[in-house]
Amino acid sequence: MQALFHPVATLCLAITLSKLANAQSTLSPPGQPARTGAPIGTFQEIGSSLVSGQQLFVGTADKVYFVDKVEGNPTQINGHSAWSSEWALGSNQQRAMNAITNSFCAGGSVLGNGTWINVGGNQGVIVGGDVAPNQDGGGTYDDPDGRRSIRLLTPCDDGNCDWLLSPYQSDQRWYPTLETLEDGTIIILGGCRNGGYVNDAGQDNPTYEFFPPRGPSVPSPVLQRTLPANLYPLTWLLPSGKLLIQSNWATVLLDYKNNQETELDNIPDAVRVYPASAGTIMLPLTPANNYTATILFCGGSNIQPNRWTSPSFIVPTYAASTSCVRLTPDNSRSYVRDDALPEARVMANLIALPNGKIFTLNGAGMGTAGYGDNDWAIGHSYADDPILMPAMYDPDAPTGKRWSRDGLNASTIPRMYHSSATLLADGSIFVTGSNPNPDYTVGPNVRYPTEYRTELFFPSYFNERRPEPRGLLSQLSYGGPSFDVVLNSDDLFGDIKNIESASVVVIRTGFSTHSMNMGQRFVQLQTSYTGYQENNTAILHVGQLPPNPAVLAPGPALIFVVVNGVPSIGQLIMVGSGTLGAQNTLAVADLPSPSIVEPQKQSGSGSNTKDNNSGIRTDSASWLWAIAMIAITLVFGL
Ligand SMILES: *[C@@H]1O[C@H](CO)[C@@H](O)[C@H](O)[C@H]1NC(C)=O
Ligand SMILES: *[C@@H]1O[C@H](CO)[C@@H](O)[C@H](O)[C@H]1NC(C)=O
Ligand SMILES: *[C@@H]1O[C@H](CO)[C@@H](O)[C@H](O)[C@H]1NC(C)=O
Ligand SMILES: *[C@@H]1O[C@H](CO)[C@@H](O)[C@H](O)[C@H]1NC(C)=O
Ligand SMILES: *[C@@H]1O[C@H](CO)[C@@H](O)[C@H](O)[C@H]1NC(C)=O
Ligand SMILES: [Cu+2]
Repeated sequence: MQALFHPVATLCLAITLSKLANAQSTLSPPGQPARTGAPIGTFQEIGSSLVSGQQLFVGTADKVYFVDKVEGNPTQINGHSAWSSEWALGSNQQRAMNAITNSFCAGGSVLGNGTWINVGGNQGVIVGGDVAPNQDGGGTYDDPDGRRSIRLLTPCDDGNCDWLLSPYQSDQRWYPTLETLEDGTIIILGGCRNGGYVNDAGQDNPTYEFFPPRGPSVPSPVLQRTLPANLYPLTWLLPSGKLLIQSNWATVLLDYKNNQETELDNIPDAVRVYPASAGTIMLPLTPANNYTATILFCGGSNIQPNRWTSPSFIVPTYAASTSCVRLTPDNSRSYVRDDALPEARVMANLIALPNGKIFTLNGAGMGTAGYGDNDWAIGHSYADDPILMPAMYDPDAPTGKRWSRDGLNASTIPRMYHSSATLLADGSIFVTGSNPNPDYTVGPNVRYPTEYRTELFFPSYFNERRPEPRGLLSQLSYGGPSFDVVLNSDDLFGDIKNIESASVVVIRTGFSTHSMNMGQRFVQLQTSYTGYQENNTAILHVGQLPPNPAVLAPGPALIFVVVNGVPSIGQLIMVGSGTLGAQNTLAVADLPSPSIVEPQKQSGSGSNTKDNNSGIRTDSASWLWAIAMIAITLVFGL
């Protein structure tokens, strides 16, 4: 029976997939890393950047984009110092780009159609970072006022793209946070008008707005009441469609559709926003946690609101916090203490690896983000005691065992204020920046210079033979038909049992700046499998994204297949329609029950599955499906 009816189902599946293929074409299988023999568990310098990596994002699988503040970078463009650039990973070539206005401490995110925006910044400056007399450009740096700028970049692989200024302007925002929403538009929150170490009432902009614009800025009570540490408010779109906002000690849920804030508990132990700058991340959204968001906050500084501007407060002598806390804001208003960091740290970057672990790097043990001319500053730095040693956090390990340093080696380059880091498609981590200085500052006696040296970190899996899955799609929908991915014996490391723990994950690497990776998100797709013992090959049956764009907003992302903890090379796909606007959600297809088919016996009739139940369910599901497909075929005349 099975033998008779499976081909019908398969034929229908083929027709269905070929119809879908217009939008969701099949990707050619990813290959192996271009870098071979990488020193596992270590940082390796790969060159010097053209501008300092204050802001950083992966635009295509091959291109990483830098955005800096205006300063005297020796690299020139249009007759003045550049403050943006592109790094081509394959060729290791770079080019200067034109960010047009002063992007100092701007925010960034990607729209649902694949265009990145970079919003806000500082006024135009002259050498030394002082405000320029002419805010329309000209002068040494030729940098018009960037506080209201919305800069757009559609990444490219041909070296021909550059920043464009949107004709729309935002409200004045220095240190705004951006987050992409369910319709692929972006919310822009907070910031100040003139800059400084912390915010103050005279220049606060405690409001939010959208791009594309939806009218005037909307006041935000939580930003209004959290001075002075309310810059770069920590913000995540939750699967509920609400936004979590963490600012100074306060936490709220913002229902941005109805402009309503609900208070949650204050965050314990430490301030996590800039300039206390904890490491933060949304933990993986998985079928196992039913796509429930938990946010992790690690480190920061327990500075009290009245202390930030106190003349007796010598910032770089004040120890950072070791505290890690978790919040599951759609389910609970209360934080839960998590395993403490191996040592106190501010300005850590927390990076989601495809294997589900969180790589933690950069930052310092003393002080905070920020810089100034104070005689107690280290040069200009408000932080000291760089932490060169990374750490790995396992969200699924039992309490008390989540942090580890097994197999990790230290960097030699301090990554202080204005450092950044991001996951790359090949699974390595790109690390750059560090510049706690008002202008380009280098020299033998500069403790924390304007840093151009750029490194890659190679996680344990880097040199393993990578899975080369066949059948991944170039675009994912919210719900809709599942698809099949084939893994051969090599992809399964020669052991069919490895299919049981294989996963497919979609990662948005986000926009890295100020120890945040705005928009960074890890979503594991629903999967099932059919393994064939006789030839050690398997099919992963892969569900589309959950039928809820708040789980992963539309736009570009990387897709990985992970076998035995080893990820395939990530491939750039489009999540959702690839256009701005309400996204279609479709019914979720049932996946066949997992099974490993034992070799056919000479005398036997048909294959045996190990799991009696799954065999039965697969059979009846196939029957029903075949009949349904025939009916659809008749009605719609494929
Ligand atoms: C994406 O949308 C923005 C806003 O409408 C637009 O400026 C940009 O050109 C679009 N990008 C693409 C690739 O269509
Ligand atoms: C999983 O989440 C969905 C959507 O929020 C909800 O409807 C469902 O009841 C949840 N399932 C479980 C087992 O918690
Ligand atoms: C990394 O550290 C280990 C000890 O933890 C050491 O044995 C190894 O030589 C180091 N590797 C490099 C490349 O420094
Ligand atoms: C492995 O065996 C299964 C079951 O006979 C078959 O469907 C599949 O095509 C085979 N795969 C390869 C790569 O030979
Ligand atoms: C399959 O069913 C038989 C008979 O009911 C039972 O003895 C056997 O243990 C079952 N096998 C599995 C893998 O569940
Ligand atoms: Cu900054």
